[in-house]
Amino acid sequence: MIDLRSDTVTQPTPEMRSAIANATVGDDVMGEDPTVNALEEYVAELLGKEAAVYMPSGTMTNQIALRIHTEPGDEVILESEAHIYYYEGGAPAALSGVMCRLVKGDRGIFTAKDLSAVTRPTDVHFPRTRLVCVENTHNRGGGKIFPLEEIGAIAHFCQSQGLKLHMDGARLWNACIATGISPAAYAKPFDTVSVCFSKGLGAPVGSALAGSVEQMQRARRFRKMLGGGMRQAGMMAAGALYALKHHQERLQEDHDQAKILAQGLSEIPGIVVNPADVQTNIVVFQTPDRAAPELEARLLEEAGVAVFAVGAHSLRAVTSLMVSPEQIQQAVSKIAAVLS
Ligand code: TLP
Repeated sequence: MIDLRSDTVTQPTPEMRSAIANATVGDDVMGEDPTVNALEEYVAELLGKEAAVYMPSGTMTNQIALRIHTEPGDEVILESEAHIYYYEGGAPAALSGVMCRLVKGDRGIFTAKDLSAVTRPTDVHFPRTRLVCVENTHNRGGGKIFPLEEIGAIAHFCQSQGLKLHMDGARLWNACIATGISPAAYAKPFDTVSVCFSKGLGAPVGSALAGSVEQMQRARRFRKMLGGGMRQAGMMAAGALYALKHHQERLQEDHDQAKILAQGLSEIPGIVVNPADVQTNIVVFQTPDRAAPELEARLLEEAGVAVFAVGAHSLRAVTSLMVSPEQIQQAVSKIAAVLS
């Protein structure tokens, strides 16, 4: 099978497995796991924040960010297709009791002007707006990079309104490799930043939330409350540390393969995709004449190519270290054969 469903399917390399096997561990809930501590310090340093907390998933880091910045009844502003809103099981309502107000972006990217259009004055009739979230790169936006300049304008607006700003940076590493902008430069305008190690970086488990010492103490409390306090978590943190040190640069290969894939797909009759839209490792393509869920099933059954339907007529293919350049070429021919 050629697995283009997600970069979450990446498996640890032999070298990463060896780093995991040799990890020094302790009880992390007691703050005694040296590998987790090293990972948290390294992530905080990379993102230019005071502290970071290792957690089991990107969903947990995002949802704990919402929880630490808000109280029940508050409002969070998100892009209309943000992962936090679209794919996290209704957690903003269930875990933080917040209202979500949506801003329609262009493939996930919105502007400070869009934000100001939905921000309401302080009034007893309205919920208290407390937090704005930005997703970089944007998953449902096809891996689109949030321009740093626009982030600056959004942050400026948030400061003027007393709003907190959180980044879902599950794929921030991809944005950094694609633009040459450092993680710290991207993270600077944000109060909190969530990053994942288990996507393109290829670590088996985990994400981190970074912010101020005070915010991270609060985050640690909610992590415990939600059952995310792990004991000898250094076994997993070792994979994340290895990935950060050895797998960041190689993300460019995934981006190059995604471009090649998009180019190939664009030449298949019945598929609509603009290769110029592909900035990182996600390719979202349209099939105007075919239902995407049915096509997803046929591609798997008839061609052994796994992709995800992400809309009625749109599908997603993601490149990662699990897919070789040869497989990308094969995927294009196999998809063309199914559509012919
Ligand atoms: N995204 C997954 C699915 O949930 C859709 C994927 O295959 O892309 N933020 C963003 C932007 C994400 O894309 C994801 C995972 C998460 C957060 C959540 O991470 P996990 O899966 O670790 O909870």
